[in-house]
Amino acid sequence: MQSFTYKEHPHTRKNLLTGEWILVSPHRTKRPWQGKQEQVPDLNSPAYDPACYLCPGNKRADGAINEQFDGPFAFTNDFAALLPDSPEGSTIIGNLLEAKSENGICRVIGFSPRHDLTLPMLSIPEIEAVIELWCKEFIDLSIKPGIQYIQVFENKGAIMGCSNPHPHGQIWASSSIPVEIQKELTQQERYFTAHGTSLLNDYIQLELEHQERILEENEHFVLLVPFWATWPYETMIVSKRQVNFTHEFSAEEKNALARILKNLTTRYDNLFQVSFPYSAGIHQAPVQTSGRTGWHWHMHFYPPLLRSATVKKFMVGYEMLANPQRDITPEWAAEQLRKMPLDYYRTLPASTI
Ligand code: H2U
Ligand code: ZN
Repeated sequence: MQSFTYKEHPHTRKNLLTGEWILVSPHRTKRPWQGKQEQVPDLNSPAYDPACYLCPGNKRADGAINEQFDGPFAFTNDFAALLPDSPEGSTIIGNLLEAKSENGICRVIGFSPRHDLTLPMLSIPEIEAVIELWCKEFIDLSIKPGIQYIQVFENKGAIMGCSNPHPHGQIWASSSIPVEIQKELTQQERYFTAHGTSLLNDYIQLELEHQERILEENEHFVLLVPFWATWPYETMIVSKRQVNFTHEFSAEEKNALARILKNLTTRYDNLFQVSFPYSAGIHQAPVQTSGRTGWHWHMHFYPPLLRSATVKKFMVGYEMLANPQRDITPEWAAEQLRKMPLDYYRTLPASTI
């Protein structure tokens, strides 16, 4: 009987941030694929699209006209999932079924006036401007009455349900703490109480020692494939300094974050030579948090692609009914992303309209 090695044999891994487990099946990577092939996104977006609701000067669904902005910009979502003035209250049906009212604000963030650029194509100062806008929006939303949590995120690519190639993200501010955040709060608080240090601080120290899943680090951030990654090329950016909120970062730290964001999204696009789809988001502490608790700033990237630009991982079957599962190991995925060049794989569109 061979002895167990997590590089070869089926096993489960614990997600330190949620306390949940993932099934890893490294022996299964040679499975043939005759399933669905996705469309590769069109590369030839125009710099300005008269039909786009995010391009400067164009009309949005509510009739508002976008300004002739020359940097990132924000507006309230015309089809917001959360509304600021929904009545307070709750209902219990038959002592069993519960419903609670939820208030909030949804914002849309355009990353650039240019329709044809994505994050890896922006310059460092342009990405820094996006980070500054994330901070400003967060601060403005956090002082609105009743807001408890603010999720900054980007849904990129039609495969992720993104409605428009114009580079953009969203911010949803809610009157309750969402479930993923509740799980991460519990795990991080428990660790902090037991050890007096942050879970992610100790985790990145361990990863930096082993160097198996690290893609890169700079003075202020670490980029890695987490040990418990569920999506094939899932990654996480973790700040070296334990902070609750993005606006706590110094100008130098924001510059380092812009550089690591550009490098990560370049690695992603270079991997399959395509505009790489993902859902990404910043996990900041709940709004009321002050001082040092267990929370540690980090950002998740969840890309759906598996083996090529056209083969997507499906979270179905066993994953929906029992346990998330992956074939390629996080270590192998990290190796592929680590060896990607940091020069963009194709000539970028001209920088002016
Ligand atoms: P996606 O990131 O999923 O593409 O969402 C873009 C958001 O833009 C979406 O939530 C909003 C949609 O409600 N939107 C507007 O606010 N105004 C518009 O004119 C069209 C789309
Ligand atoms: Zn546009």
